[in-house]
Amino acid sequence: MRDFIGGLPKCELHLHIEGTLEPELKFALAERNGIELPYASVEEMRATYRFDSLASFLTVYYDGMRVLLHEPDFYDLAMAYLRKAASQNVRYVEMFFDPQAHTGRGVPFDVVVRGLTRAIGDARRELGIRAQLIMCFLRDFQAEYAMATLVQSLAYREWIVGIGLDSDERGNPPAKFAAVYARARAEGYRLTMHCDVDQENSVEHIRQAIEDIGVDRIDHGSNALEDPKLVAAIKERGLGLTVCPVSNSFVVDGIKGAEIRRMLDEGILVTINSDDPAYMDAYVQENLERTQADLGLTEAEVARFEYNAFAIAWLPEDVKDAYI
Ligand code: ES4
Ligand code: ZN
Repeated sequence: MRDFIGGLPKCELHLHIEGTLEPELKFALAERNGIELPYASVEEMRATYRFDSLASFLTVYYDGMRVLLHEPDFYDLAMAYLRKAASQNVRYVEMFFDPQAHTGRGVPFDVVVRGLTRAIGDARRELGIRAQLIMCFLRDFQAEYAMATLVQSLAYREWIVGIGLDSDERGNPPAKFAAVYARARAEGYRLTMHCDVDQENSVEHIRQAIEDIGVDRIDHGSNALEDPKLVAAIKERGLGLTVCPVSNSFVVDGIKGAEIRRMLDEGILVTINSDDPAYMDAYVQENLERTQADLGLTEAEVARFEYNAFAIAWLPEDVKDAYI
């Protein structure tokens, strides 16, 4: 089964590029940029990559970004990830990035986008892997700040395929960003957002995302299964759900296997993804292996995740045909 999964052409749709910062690279970038880290070794740093909730994860995640300052840092980050992904037979990636987590520290938007897109270009030529960027807004900041970032992004429109929403969901419902999403749609961006597992108001947040905002897909979103009307809407509109099993196991109890099983049975376009692989120690191959083992899936069922992923990918149909 490991070889079967290894051989599958794969598509990663829920991947935070800042969440791919491995301790070794963090150390190297800190040294290059003259940043003092409070750890004596990679092992000591890896020991701090521990958390049991979204809040404790986000603290480690934002701290890691301090070493990302210059264009080559973003290039090296994305190139290291794309090499790893290509080694797992990932053919196409839609990569989230958090511009506000960088511009808020004084790193220009331009530096971030140039570094990431230069890596995407080189990886396509050198490794044959294709990638596009999804710009995420930090939902625990004001909607006006997200709107200003959206306007700033328009100069880079050709490099960014869509928008997303991440960070702390608690008290930050989709409706808060309705105007930002309306403007993004008008500018031609594709729309997704996180509806994390087992939040305070998960079902209502998913309802807002689908009915009020009109998203094209949902990141996580497994609580939709609690409301038959949402299940019907997801199927009717062909909305994809980008589920992250190993990430789930860090922030809630288990990978949400029963929910993944039910999504497959319902014919929902569910996909398996890695979220923040450097912190969760599992790239897409390991996420698929874990899901297969826990649920006892057949090869055909595992392959379904990748058919689904290419089906909901934001690529022209004729380009997709080459992958499927
Ligand atoms: C994230 Cl796991 C998770 N949830 C919300 N926002 C995030 N950003 C990066 N990883
Ligand atoms: Zn995520």
